[in-house]
Amino acid sequence: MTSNNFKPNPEHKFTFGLWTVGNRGRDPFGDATRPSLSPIKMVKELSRLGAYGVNLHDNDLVRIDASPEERNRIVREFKQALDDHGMKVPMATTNLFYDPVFKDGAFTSNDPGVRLYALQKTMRSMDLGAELGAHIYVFWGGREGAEVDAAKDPREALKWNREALNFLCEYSMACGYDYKFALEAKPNEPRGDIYLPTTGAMLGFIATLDHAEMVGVNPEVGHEQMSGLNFYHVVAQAIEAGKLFHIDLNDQKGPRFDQDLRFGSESIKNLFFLVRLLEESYDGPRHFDAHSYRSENEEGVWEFAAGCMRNYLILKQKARQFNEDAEIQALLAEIHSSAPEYSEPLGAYSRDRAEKIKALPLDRTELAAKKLPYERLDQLTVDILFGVR
Ligand code: GCO
Ligand code: MN
Ligand code: MN
Repeated sequence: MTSNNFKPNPEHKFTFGLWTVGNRGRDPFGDATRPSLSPIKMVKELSRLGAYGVNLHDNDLVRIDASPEERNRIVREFKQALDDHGMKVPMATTNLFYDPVFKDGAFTSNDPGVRLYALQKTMRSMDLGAELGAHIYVFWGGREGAEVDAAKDPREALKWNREALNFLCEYSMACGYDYKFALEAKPNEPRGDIYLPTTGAMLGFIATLDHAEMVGVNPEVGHEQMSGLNFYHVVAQAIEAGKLFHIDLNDQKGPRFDQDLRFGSESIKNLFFLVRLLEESYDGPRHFDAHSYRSENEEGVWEFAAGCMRNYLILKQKARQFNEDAEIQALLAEIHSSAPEYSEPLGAYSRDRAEKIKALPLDRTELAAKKLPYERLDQLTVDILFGVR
């Protein structure tokens, strides 16, 4: 198989945040290791590599202190670059974490002035996203959390967060923006604890919003893995709930700090099942929220970006192979088979149905004796992933 089989093109809908390929290798212990790249250069290079688009925070494009004239000039030039290179901006978001004003939260700051500033900044950023053609708006509340629980009641924080989102849903509709909101969870970092730490928690919260139908989730591989969760299961639940509005693809080596590694560089089996699932039941952008190792220069950044897309396409090809493998399909048929009298769907409750189930001659020893060839099935999966089948 030649590498040409895994060549990305815009139909694959691969996107990157400007902050991802633009990451300069800073970490809490060390300064930047590579120079900054202009948004226009990133658009050009990503388009050359076969990406579909870029996503951005307001301040990835327009610095926080820009004058209205400067803002308009930057946006005009950026739109020109998007046109020149056939690139889209499907998602936009707000930076509500970098500036010191957000040191104790944005929508959940104890200070109502800060909460209003966060709302103002988000509305302006939504205007910018809409101008660039975005239809998905991500909310990642990186500073919405606490170290000192004595200082803030989490119930209050949730209430403020809900009020802000309800307000912004109305704003989006009133402006005719047609946004879908996608809430992104993370358990910690930069806060000691972030509120709504998992995608499951977000799904529970969304059900309490005034316009729950316009709000879904943006799960990120590494964020759920930081909590030791199975990302494939997380995304499956979001899809089953009709709430997978966006996805942040990257990788992570187990529960530790947020690594944002190249997609598919660590959790190969879990991401294989993820890609198989996405290919079956998700048609939104495949967004990479990751960055290159700090040890790389610019050339390495493009290697990194190409590697994310390549690994996705390799896993997609492996998913096809898995689905077409006769032995695997025969094993699955065997695993899913059962006595015909027990195979009809459970159906809705009725007194009659309950009585019938209570009277069934179910033999638990017989049920327990069923052979489950999971060792063979898993080894065949691993053989496919190792490339020996
Ligand atoms: C992180 C987050 C962010 C968000 C981004 C978009 O851990 O830093 O994943 O990269 O995804 O701010 O909202
Ligand atoms: Mn992350
Ligand atoms: Mn993310």
